[in-house]
Amino acid sequence: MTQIPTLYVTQGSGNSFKPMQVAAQLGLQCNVHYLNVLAGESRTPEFLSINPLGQLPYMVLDGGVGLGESNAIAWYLAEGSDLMPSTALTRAQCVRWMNYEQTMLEANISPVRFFTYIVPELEKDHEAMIPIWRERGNQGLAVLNNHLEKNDFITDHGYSVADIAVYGYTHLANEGGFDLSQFKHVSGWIARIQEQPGYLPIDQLLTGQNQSLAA
Ligand SMILES: N[C@@H](CCC(=O)N[C@@H](CS)C(=O)NCC(=O)O)C(=O)O
Repeated sequence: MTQIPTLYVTQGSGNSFKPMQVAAQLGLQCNVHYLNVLAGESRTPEFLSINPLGQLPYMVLDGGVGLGESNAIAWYLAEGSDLMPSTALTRAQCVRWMNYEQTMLEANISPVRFFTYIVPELEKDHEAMIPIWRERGNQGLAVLNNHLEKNDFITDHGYSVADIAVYGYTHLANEGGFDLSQFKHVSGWIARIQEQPGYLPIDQLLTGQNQSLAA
């Protein structure tokens, strides 16, 4: 990687976890800048001028080019490393599961966790959606569980950027009231990811302290 990225991230987020885990495991040089979503820092005019969507994570290269979406940023950072499969089919399988993560896992697990665990005072405002998110999230976890019954990792490449992406919110699902013990192949895969060299748990990875990571 020739340009040093700045990663804008927020603490406790499964989405911010993904590019940070890739950067940490590959020992990439980058600047890490924290914003407090709960304090409105992702919606200030200053940050909206950087990312008009006001979402984290967000990456800016030192030439000024920006990139949103956790899975896209993780993909960019993993390019050319052991985390990135080399065959067209396996790369396409990664994209398939990274899209699945966004539509079936993150889309359901993240809001339940947010409104019941991070800001439970807002749970009442979302009580109609919470059982729907839970049901869809459980459907998503069941399909993942079936896949992992026959596969140690998301693709036959072995541990890859797709595992990090799918793991991002899946491993936090219990904080949203999902019962991961029902999904024993997902639980076994979570344990395999946590054994990977250089793996850092989310609270050690997303410290809340702005920092420069050196290569
Ligand atoms: N699809 C996006 C979702 C990003 C997202 O929703 N980020 C949340 C934190 S996990 C956020 O920035 N929320 C603050 C806001 O929208 O102001 C991704 O994967 O990066």
